[in-house]
Amino acid sequence: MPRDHTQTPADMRDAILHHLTYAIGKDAENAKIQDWRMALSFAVRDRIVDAWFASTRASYAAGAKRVYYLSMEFLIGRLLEDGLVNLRLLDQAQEALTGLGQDPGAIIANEPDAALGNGGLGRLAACFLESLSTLGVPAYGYGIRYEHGLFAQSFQDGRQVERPETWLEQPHAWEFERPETRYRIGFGGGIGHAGNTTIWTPSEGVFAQAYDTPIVGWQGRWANTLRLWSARAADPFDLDRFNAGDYEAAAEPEAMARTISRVLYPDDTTERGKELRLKQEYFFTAASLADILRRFDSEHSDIRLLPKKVAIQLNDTHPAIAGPELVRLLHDERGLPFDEAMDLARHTLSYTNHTLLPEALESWPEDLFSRLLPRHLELIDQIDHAHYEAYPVRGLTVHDHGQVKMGDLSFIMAHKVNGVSALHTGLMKQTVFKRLHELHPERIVNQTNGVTPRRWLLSCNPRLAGLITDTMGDGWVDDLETLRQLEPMVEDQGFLDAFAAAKAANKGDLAAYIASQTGITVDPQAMFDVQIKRIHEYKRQHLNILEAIARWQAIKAQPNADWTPTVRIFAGKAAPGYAFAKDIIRLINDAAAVINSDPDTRHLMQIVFLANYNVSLAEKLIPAADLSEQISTAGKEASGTGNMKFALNGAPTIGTLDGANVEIREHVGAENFFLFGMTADEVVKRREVADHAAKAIAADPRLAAALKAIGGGVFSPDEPGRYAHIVDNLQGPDYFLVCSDFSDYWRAQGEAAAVYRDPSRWWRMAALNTARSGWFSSDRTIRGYMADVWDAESLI
Ligand code: F58
Repeated sequence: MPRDHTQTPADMRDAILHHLTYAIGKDAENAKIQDWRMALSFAVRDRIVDAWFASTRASYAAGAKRVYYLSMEFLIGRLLEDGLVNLRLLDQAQEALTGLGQDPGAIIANEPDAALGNGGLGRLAACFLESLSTLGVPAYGYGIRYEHGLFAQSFQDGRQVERPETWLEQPHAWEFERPETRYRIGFGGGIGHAGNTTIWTPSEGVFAQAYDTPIVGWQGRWANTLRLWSARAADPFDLDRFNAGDYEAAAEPEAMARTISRVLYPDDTTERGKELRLKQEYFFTAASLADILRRFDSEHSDIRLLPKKVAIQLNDTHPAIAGPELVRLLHDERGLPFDEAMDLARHTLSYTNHTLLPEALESWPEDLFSRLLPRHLELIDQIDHAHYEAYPVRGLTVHDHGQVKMGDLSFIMAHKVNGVSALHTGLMKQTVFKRLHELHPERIVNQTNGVTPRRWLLSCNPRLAGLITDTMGDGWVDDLETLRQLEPMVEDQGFLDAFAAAKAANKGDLAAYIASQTGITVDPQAMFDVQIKRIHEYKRQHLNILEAIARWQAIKAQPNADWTPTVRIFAGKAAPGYAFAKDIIRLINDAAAVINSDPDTRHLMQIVFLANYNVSLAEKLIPAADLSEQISTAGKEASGTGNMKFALNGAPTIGTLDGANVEIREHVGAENFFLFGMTADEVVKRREVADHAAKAIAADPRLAAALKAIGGGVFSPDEPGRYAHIVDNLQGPDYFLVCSDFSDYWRAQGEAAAVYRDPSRWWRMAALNTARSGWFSSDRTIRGYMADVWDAESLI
């Protein structure tokens, strides 16, 4: 780990003790682990704040354009290690804490994992913030300060159980409350007219209260702000009711208002809890726009400069109400003509699409929309009208058949619309946005996702990062494509041995963690085959477990064949309302219980499902993985970002030609990727084949036998019919084509196992994955947005 030589361990020690005494109010003898953690965090935060102020001043001095990333989710995870790594203070902090008799690892792990997101979309937002700071781009993230992040998951008899997440139970070391920065956000009410102006008078209102977290980039050269909004009652407390003894009623407005920022929406499939969700969306979008315009006004007097000075990125459609809201602010409140307001808004806004799944594309019932946001619905009709005047094509309205379609609204109100991988962007043009794309062929652009190498290699995998730095210096940390310099090293046995040793040590750590969490002893010499992501039918965790069951049966039938000992590792949460996904979890746990206790096979095959997947768990699993499972039905996974993290950490992919897998394979080389399955086009054609699943089952006795075992209750002897519906689904509609891809998946698994048995081939392949994954840095992605979408510049 490169080190900042201006800060010594003694400096760190002094800073920690200072904060322990004066901020926490404890002496070293009585301090508990969270006190040490807070003291260390404050010591680190002080240095981040210096960089933060300098960055803010530099942005104002340059009159620079700012990038605003509006996102319902920021899955930032822990920040302490991130700060220590980016400031290059980790060694000094470790030395200082050890000198104080403390365990640095335990202190870092004591930080709650800020899970303000569901999955890839939220984690991408967090990687982007870090890259924006590393690149020195003046930027803000805007979102919601949920009191409860994504639910905590545990298992009871193999079933997922959800508990509320409580990251704010302890004080959060990184945020600054800004009591002076609050905006009143209205809902409901009616619309009046005075001369040419329209006035919306909401019937309800809440305050959006700002909390700021600095996000520091590599080497502390720049820091940006993550500003999260918390909801507060506009009129907090009814003293008359209180004095009359009606304490519940007195407290009600505050409780109602706070509901808006109470919990992260936990679904990644369908949109439910409609009203609250729409309120959350408008709440944070309106507060963010008000704040952006206030900052703009403090520097500029001509609102026409807005697109030159402000770029607003809509992370999916969740902030899509920004379109009509910005038009409202410019037209209703500032008196610009409607067309000009539209034009300015459009040149300021851009939109990222993250899914083509029809059930995940947001649309709102007209009655709900007009009840909560009556003026916005009127403006949407005007937007529709203006678009029709310019492009008179029928059937292209946002407000259509009693629904308000947020994808189309985002498209129309953005000057650029991007997909998140080359394949996904192409499919956007052919499917959801086909007609709009024909009218606006220059609007859709691709920006393939990326991940920050600071967190996803340097920090989470110090052994491999150390080997790379020893080999080629540390320039890779902010110029990841230089990892290509490692390519010739695959001819050097000493390097490959060191590469394998780093992986082995990481696997040893993971094995110890698995034992501590599950009681299962796994062999670190076995191949660790890892699938970690939200549980969803399209991601096909059930294809993985089906193949594992078939392999177990094959091992039992031929115990002396040339098997590769394998541990299949799963982690991921199912949306609480997604019954099928929860049943997949239970099936994996049930199968694991039977297979892991089989004395004939357990030295060759084990299955582990780790509970409560989150960013911190990903940081343990990814460095220890041998094989990365990216097995979605082609055409369904927009990009994936876990796939990039695994490849970067030297785990080859077994995967379909879906999302960014396609580009990963191009970069690492087809010979270093275990490809299987149908292409997106073949998937569409295969679905047309009558009885496609039955045909696939008839053609593959292994598949038939695995399904029979599940359906016959081999893994649920106390309730043999428990998985009948899963088997029925796979034998019948099988929309996600698990059966049709099974045989080829089996083949690819066999190939991966065979290569793993030949270390000279395997480690070469693994090292080439690392050497050739540099393109998947989120620094590259952000540069792409800067050039193609935002027209923004770096100030460092
Ligand atoms: C993910 N979407 C994509 N949505 O599935 C993944 O392929 C992609 O790599 C990633 O975005 C980043 O582009 C995703 O995570 C959600 O979690 C939504 C949360 C809110 C409800 C709808 C789904």
